[in-house]
Amino acid sequence: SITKTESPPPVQEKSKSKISIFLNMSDEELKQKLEEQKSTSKWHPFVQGNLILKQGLIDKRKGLFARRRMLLLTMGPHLYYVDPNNMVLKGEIPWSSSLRVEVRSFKIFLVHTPNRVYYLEDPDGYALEWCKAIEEVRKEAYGHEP
Ligand code: 4IP
Repeated sequence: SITKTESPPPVQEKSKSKISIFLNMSDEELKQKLEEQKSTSKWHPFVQGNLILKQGLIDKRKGLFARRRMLLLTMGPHLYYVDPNNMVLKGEIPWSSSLRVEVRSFKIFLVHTPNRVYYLEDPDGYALEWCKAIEEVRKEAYGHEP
């Protein structure tokens, strides 16, 4: 017979992303983070009291031209975009269970929604980070099934 003498080595815990830490916060921590955001973030007025999970300047292409926007991924979830020069909320990419991201290159990523494909470009080349973050939020909000 096999006698177990040693316990198996501990499974190395995968390092948690910043997003998953945010998504797993307690109510108390969330409240505190929101207070912090309210007093420190100039984007707070645009996000309807939702905690900002990721933010960054992106170029949103529509037709011939691209407009530079501050893209705000928040709890809810929401994806708001703000005109950073005039500090005006220009719109929101509508969330649903069928929202999908697609990375095209270091800079270019697409957000597919039922009625529109959003062409977005991260001038700093972190398109993959955007896609990972959005996908993580999607899984959390709508489940892991494709
Ligand atoms: C605009 O182009 C901007 O790209 C708008 O983006 C966009 O609206 C308009 O598309 C598009 O016509 P011009 O500024 O060159 O006119 P933003 O709202 O960020 O300023 P959305 O918000 O929908 O991308 P329409 O078709 O939605 O009006």
